[in-house]
Amino acid sequence: MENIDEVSAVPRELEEALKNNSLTTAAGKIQDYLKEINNVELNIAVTGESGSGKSTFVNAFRGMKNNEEGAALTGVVETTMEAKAYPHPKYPHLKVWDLPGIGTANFKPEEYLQKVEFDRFDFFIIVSSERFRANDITLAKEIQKMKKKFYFVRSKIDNDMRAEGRKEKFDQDKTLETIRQYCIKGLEDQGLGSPKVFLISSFDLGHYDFNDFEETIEKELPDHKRHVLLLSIPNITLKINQRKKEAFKANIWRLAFVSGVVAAIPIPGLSFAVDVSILVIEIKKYYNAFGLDDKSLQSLANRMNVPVEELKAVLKSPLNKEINKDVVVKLLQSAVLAGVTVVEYLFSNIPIVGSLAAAGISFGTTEYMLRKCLNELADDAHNVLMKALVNE
Ligand SMILES: Nc1nc2c(ncn2[C@@H]2O[C@H](COP(=O)(O)OP(=O)(O)OP(=O)(O)O)[C@@H](O)[C@H]2O)c(=O)[nH]1
Ligand SMILES: [Mg+2]
Repeated sequence: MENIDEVSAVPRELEEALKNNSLTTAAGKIQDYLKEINNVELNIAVTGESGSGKSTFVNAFRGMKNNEEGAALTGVVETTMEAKAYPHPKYPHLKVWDLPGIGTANFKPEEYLQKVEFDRFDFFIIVSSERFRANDITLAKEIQKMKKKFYFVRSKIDNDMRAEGRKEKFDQDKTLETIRQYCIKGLEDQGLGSPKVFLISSFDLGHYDFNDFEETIEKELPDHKRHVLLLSIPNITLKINQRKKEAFKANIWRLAFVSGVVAAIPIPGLSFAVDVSILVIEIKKYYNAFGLDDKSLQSLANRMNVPVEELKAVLKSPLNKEINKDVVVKLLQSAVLAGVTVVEYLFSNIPIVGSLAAAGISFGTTEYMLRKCLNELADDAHNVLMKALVNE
């Protein structure tokens, strides 16, 4: 029997919704919210001087390599003046835009921003493989004027580390800090305050400042956009893995409410109804976001130089084999056999629902199921990452 203390408390938001609305109105609102976070777009613009590594970053951010199909072209001098959108292969709502280079001497930031239709972007990433130059800075100022956000990325850090690593007495952290301070000082000198500069290698996103970078963007995004970013960001550090888990967990009560109460569909052999298709869709989302699919595992294996079989060997959850209605119904049935009824605990505080025993059972069971599957898949992803990291 599941330890009841582990059940997440019913969020105040649900309590409030139920206090002021009928059950169906509350549910409608929650459904609208879920729909919205599934459909919201995130548009990220990547800009900087020619050759700074923009296109390579566009690919890495989407979990792709430069030579893959659908990857942005790299290593060639591009003459195009058009911004080009590259949708994430799994989450097309996330679009990373490769903007034209800003290298020319007569660069006019205002014209440039108009031309690329700046208003469609949620934020800008300004990439430089050396110090930030006059064009980067005038562009940043113009972006600021347009009330948009920008982040500075100092790219190709692996190159610096390799070159510096040849020296005697190499201290990676110190070298990184020197580069960071040098970039920040350059920006300060040109009147940009002291913005953060993230040191990144597109060939090695799991290292250096990528985690910090992702976390910073995440914090500064509005709530409903944060979810898109977290779903689609490559699952390459333990911290990202954990943040993905937290984001999914925060949504479980909503899905349980909709699946159990609103969209309830009877399941043969069970005395209550839940919408299994909602469960299947959500569990598949976990699976994809944690990068447990063959393609993601293979790409992690390549990057970390580990045979993919070694990564697969640590997978424990049966959900890694297949996620479909039958599998989920079986899990549900075994949960019920194991005596999972968390209803009374969950609903003792909410009188309206408390009296609807069947709805309560559905809610409690769906909540339990999603939490269990999320834990299993997040643990598997964690173990895969540990395995890959040990091999470094
Ligand atoms: N070592 C290393 N090389 C990189 C990195 N990012 C990009 N490069 C290399 O730098 C070169 C230029 O990269 P691109 O991504 O094509 O640069 P870009 O800014 O898109 O260039 P343009 O489109 O011509 O403006 C390529 O040879 C890349 O392989 C990195 O993080 N590390
Ligand atoms: Mg390019």
